[in-house]
Amino acid sequence: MTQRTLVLLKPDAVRRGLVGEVIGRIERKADWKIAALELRQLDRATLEQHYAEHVGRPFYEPLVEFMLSGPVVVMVVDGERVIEGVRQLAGPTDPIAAAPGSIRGDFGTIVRENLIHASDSEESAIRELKIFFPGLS
Ligand code: D4T
Repeated sequence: MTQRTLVLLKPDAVRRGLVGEVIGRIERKADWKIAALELRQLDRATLEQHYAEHVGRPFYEPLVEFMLSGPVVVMVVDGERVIEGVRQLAGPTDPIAAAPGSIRGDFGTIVRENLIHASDSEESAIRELKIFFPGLS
């Protein structure tokens, strides 16, 4: 089942020079393809849309500030079961709970700075792709 997902490499991943490491893990999965990729400084309006479900939560404002703190890599990845697959590569939200071998488990310590975002369902992927790549067909 070929799918399309949105992946963000968060400002910590870019600052720490982990872009190649993370993209390498995605590229090495058989037949997954990068369909779009850009280093981009996000703005507050984009993040408000992206994190709409978290508005009002105590971690929301620090999360937005963190996501504005430097450029992110925004990318679109296509491939076999890629939505579930990139979530597996990333590991769970809390990097200390994430298994070694996963991106968050190998490189993260705190929840806010957890290196990568990947759409969590087909519905989320459609919604998020429209926010970050409105022109992509
Ligand atoms: P994203 O959306 O970035 O891929 O992360 P997850 O899907 O794994 O987790 P999420 O939507 O629950 O959280 C979004 C984002 O908020 C940060 N966060 C989360 C935080 O700073 N404090 C918290 O308590 C939670 C739950 C981390 C990821």
